[in-house]
Amino acid sequence: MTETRETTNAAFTPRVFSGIQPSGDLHLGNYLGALKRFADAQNRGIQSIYCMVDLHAITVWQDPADLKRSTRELCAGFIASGIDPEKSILINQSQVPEHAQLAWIFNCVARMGWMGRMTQWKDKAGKNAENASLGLFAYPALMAADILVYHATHVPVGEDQKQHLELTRDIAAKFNHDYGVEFFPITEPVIEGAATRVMSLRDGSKKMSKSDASDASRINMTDDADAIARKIRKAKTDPEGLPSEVKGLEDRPEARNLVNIYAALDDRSVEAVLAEYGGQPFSVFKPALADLAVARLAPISAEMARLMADPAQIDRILTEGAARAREITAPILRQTYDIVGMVAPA
Ligand code: AQP
Repeated sequence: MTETRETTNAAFTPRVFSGIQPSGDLHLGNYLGALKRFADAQNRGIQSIYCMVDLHAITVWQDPADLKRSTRELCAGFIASGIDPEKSILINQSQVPEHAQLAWIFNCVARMGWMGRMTQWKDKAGKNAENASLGLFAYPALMAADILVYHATHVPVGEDQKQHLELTRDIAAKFNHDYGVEFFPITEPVIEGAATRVMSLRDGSKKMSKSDASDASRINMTDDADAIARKIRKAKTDPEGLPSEVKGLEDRPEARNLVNIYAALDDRSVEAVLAEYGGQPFSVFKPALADLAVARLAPISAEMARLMADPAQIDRILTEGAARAREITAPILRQTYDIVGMVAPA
């Protein structure tokens, strides 16, 4: 899959892009792996575009009314987590048609074999690949277009998206190589922090996910204080207390997950958390974690509820975001078409 990669990103203005699917309730994994870090990038002054990827969501069936509600709720989640729609560009993917237009070009650049090797495709299509949608198979080409239609140089994501980001780099490199240009940047994934992979509260070997059948496996951003405390109290652990050093968490995925969550929520290192709680039983650590999670999430969910009371305002924010986004995407698509050899309108 490796192509010559001569493009350096020095020629490109630093720009951040990332997206989240409006396909269900936001959870703590989305917050710590993505949303919280988006606000950090924005506040460092890097131009940032954040996207509700509704075209990705419909690669599996979505009830139309739920999709609309989830898209607006996700927009509220972005804003409540600190994304300022004036500083960043906040968009709904389907309102910026250049994403889908560039995706078609990338469908013709990417190879079937690349797509077939994607872990997410294998997990989601499972043994029933014949009945999966073509969109689910082509998902990573659309994701590459989402990123590259902005010439984005950096993409903050959780660990689970690493393979798709590698494919984005391969698509950019193959396009540049095939057409003899240095047009698309080779985007850097930004996967950092204590919680790049938040695990299920019921099974430390599975990532926390909105499609998990068990609601007890995840903390939803809209859970109230009682639900958060109950889920953390019932979270799977082992009989030992917390170790004083990180190596004591080896082979203890559930304990490690809870400590990682604490560290990420409190902006502390895992070492600092263990320095405080090492030697303590879970009967002490879990209530402390529940209090911290409630303190961090309650203001966000209250702000989401406030914003959701005025859906027309959310729609206006997305309309304005799309207009600003298209100032970037339309020229990049036009140049791409020109490189590929399409005749421009007279
Ligand atoms: N468990 C997680 N830990 C850390 N980061 C996570 N992300 C998702 N789950 C975790 C990050 O959240 C961003 C948006 O993800 P998404 O909702 O668009 O898609 P996803 O990764 O497929 O999320 P889910 O919950 O796992 O959805 P389903 O169940 O539909 O597959 C990404 O940056 C992702 O890394």
